[in-house]
Amino acid sequence: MNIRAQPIRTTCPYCGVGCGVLARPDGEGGLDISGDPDHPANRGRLCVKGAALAETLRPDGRLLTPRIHGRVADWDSALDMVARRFQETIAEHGPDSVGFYVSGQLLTEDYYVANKLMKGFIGSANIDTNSRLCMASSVAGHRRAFGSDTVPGLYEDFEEAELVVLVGSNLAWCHPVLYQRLAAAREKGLGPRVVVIDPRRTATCDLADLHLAIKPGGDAALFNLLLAENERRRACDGIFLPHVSGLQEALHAARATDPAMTGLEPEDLARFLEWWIDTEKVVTVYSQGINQSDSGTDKVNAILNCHLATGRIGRPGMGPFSVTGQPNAMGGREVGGLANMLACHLDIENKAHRDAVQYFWQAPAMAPGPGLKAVEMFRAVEEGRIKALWIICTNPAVTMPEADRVARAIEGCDFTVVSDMMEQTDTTRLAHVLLPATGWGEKDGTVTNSERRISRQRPSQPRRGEARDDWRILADVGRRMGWENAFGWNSAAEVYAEYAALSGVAGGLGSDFDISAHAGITSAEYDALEPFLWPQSSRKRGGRFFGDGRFHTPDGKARMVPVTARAPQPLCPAYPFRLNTGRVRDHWHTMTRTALSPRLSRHMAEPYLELHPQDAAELGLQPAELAEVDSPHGRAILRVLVTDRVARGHPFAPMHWTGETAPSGRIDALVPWLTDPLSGQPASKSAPVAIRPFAAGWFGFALAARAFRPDCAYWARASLPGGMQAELAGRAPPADWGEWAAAMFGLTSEPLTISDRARGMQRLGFVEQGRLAAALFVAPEPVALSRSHVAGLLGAEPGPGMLAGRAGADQPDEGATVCACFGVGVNTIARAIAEQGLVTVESVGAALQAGSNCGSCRPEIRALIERCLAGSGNPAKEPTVFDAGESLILSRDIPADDRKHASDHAN
Ligand SMILES: Nc1nc2c(c(=O)[nH]1)N[C@H]1C(S)=C(S)[C@@H](COP(=O)(O)OP(=O)(O)OC[C@H]3O[C@@H](n4cnc5c(=O)[nH]c(N)nc54)[C@H](O)[C@@H]3O)O[C@H]1N2
Ligand SMILES: Nc1nc2c(c(=O)[nH]1)N[C@H]1C(S)=C(S)[C@@H](COP(=O)(O)OP(=O)(O)OC[C@H]3O[C@@H](n4cnc5c(=O)[nH]c(N)nc54)[C@H](O)[C@@H]3O)O[C@H]1N2
Ligand code: SF4
Ligand SMILES: [Mo]
Repeated sequence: MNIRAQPIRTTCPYCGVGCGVLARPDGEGGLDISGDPDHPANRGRLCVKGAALAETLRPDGRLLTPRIHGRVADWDSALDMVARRFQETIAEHGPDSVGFYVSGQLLTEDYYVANKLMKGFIGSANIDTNSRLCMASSVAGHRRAFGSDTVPGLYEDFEEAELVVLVGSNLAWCHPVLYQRLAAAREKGLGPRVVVIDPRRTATCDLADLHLAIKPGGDAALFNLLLAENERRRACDGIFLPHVSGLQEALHAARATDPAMTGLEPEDLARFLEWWIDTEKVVTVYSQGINQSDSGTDKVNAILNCHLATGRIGRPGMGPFSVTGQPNAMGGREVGGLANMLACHLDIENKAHRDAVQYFWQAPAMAPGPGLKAVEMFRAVEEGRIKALWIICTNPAVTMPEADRVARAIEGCDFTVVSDMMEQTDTTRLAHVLLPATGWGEKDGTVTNSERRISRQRPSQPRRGEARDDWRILADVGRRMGWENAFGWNSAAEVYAEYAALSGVAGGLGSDFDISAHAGITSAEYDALEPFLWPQSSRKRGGRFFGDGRFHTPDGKARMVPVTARAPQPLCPAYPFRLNTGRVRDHWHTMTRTALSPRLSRHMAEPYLELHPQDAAELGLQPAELAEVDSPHGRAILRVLVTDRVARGHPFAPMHWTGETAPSGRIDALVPWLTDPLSGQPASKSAPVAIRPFAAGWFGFALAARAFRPDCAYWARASLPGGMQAELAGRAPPADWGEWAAAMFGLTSEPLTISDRARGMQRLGFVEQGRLAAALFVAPEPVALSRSHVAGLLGAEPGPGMLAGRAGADQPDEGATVCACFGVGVNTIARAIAEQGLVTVESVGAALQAGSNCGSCRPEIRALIERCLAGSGNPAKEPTVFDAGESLILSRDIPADDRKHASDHAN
């Protein structure tokens, strides 16, 4: 009998929902992944990224040994070198001449050690984190209003609310399990009304009773208007108001707001105000559309003001709710990972707090005050003020604004250390010393999710190569720098126990973050730790905050902040578009892990620009052509996706592509170093850009059984089940396509070449050992062929018509993937809708399975049903291979009138 291994209970390493995962070793070195039915965050659900975790554990691309100047090195040499170079730099130039740039994807134990080393022992606060790009405005807003960085509510408030307002949050794609919890509550008929406030019509709008396509930056104005209207309608809460200061000043500022700043129709605005004011149980959820702005902190406080004035906080079904992005964004904030925080929510600018932490750590050199925030830190690197830099678990050469400049600054730094799981990233390429870190499945520690729930990540796999845990690498360097005892832990459990003890000291000083109930935790208890809400101390256990009207300010009252709504920086004629940026459904940030999964690479296979039809027409850009996007800081080339989901003048591009996957798709090359003055968070949603057609002389599509790296002006590669594909384009074609392709694929055989004059297309196939090993299709226009069909030919024996690029009549073409779980394509779904008369997402699920597992694609299936029902004629009889690219981004969004154009390509 085959006795199955017990599943290991762990936590998903992607978004801040913090879903519990059951990882069951499959006996062949891999894992079976399922949602943990007992985890309170997800109750068994997973989104597609979580469900595909096992596919991202491949050894491909892992950094397996330390490297010094690119050469393999042993751990001792690498650690000695790091410790020595940091010591020498500090001795010569002082503690502020070094810096750590870390990540909300570190575990709490890793973060604790990094923070202790920098702030207590090196004696500088130059440790900042990618959470600066993510949560800093929420942190600053919380601290202004509450006196502490505290998220008051719980996930169950989403379900208990009568109105959920999602502001600057694409919850369907970025917090999918929370979105599904909300959708499930509504399906039961009890769930809340939903309002989505986003300049784009996103997948999240599938759930919306009202979508407010707000003008960029109009959010502070909107919430100011809401505050003023609450007062006008006498809807402020007289019982709660004694717990709040600053009402009159905030109202004064709010009343001065011009409704035109929101760009909303008066009826929509009125309806929103009415719903919000007339509903007691309101949760206002906000994310990067609020935080990533040059007035992000004010926007946060404009939202908090409305909840404070009406007492809608800290009670079931109500409150402001800042959702965290990364799996441990919250843990990093607790532990003091930001340059302007201490540890356990203590204040680095408060001497009594610094002294208490110094005493607890027995620290020789406490940082005297805040350090440099991310953008300031990279400016200091650029200017040579920081001379030794350690980057851990983040890829700033891609994700920092002015990414080209950041990459040059890192390259110019005297000494750069990078700890990563992966060997080749845009940032690891720039390091003097590379340190291999263990990754998810190997690591051991804790993370805190958006509702302050701490869960364990437990190892389920042997570590790869010589990889070590981040906390241990940091501790080893601390010991080598002379602090044997302070960094002498033997396990993550010991680090956690020390942290819990420190939180007790903090709790004594009035900090809300107190998990001192775990101060004496044993290794066995740590291993068995169940997910729990903080605080956990003799004073308080779990639950919501602030319902009792007690805040962490000196007078115990919450502070309302007067907010003057400001429009974003004006555009100039040279850069007339305001570029919005963000995320796609199936990829995670710089894709170092999600790109390994063919399943996750099918949904969006290349970088793109969502452009309003009128903008596209004026620029002379057709769907699926390429656009060149310029800003004063850099340049990108992106596939054009024409859609009225974005507003005129306000295109959108995703942030995920890199020098590894699409070098001309690095979006942060375009984004300026413009930050919020209080939080230091960059305005990543508002880059002034110019757009023009990219004058491509040729377009191509390539695929091969082995990885390859193209060499042309535009390329974007993505993994396939049996290899890799790439979209290509260039200005002048090479003299000989055969030679060019052979060099790209690294093949020596002569290609089969077919010239298709009718379609102006060249097809080249490379056959090795009787099987198709690689193929290239080139055309003067975006290559119109069925990607999913040709991908299926890799490794097959060549037959007649193999390179036709279209499925034969007997082989219906799947089209681009909609449902990644079951691999169901857009054309299959459209055909089933037409032929079987399906009108609900459930019926599509019953017929094809699509949408019936993780549910991430349900908004898209619903949109497809609506489009098919609205479309003239029978969608199954219409051309289903819409256009080049054929990734869903293109086919899905080409409006009906443009399908003709698309089908002209295809036929
Ligand atoms: N699939 C996936 N999920 C993820 C991630 C991922 O990489 N991939 N990353 C995680 C991380 S770290 C984070 S921080 C979260 C981010 O989660 P979200 O914040 O939900 O995601 P974004 O796509 O960055 O931006 C959200 C929305 O803000 C809108 N927006 C832009 N400008 C404005 C404005 O002025 N006002 C308003 N109201 N809205 C505006 C954008 O159009 C966009 O739809 O996602 C997490 N989850
Ligand atoms: N234009 C624009 N830019 C943005 C944003 C945006 O919306 N628009 N969003 C911003 C936000 S909110 C965020 S959070 C950032 C995210 O940006 P980054 O943090 O730079 O992106 P990631 O790809 O998540 O980088 C994580 C790196 O850590 C490595 N890694 C994974 N696990 C481990 C581990 O356990 N240990 C170590 N040492 N390494 C590991 C991965 O291989 C990868 O190289 O991007 C920001 N940049
Ligand atoms: S919603 Fe998806 S990405 Fe986020 S934690 Fe859950 S499974 Fe992971
Ligand atoms: Mo983030």
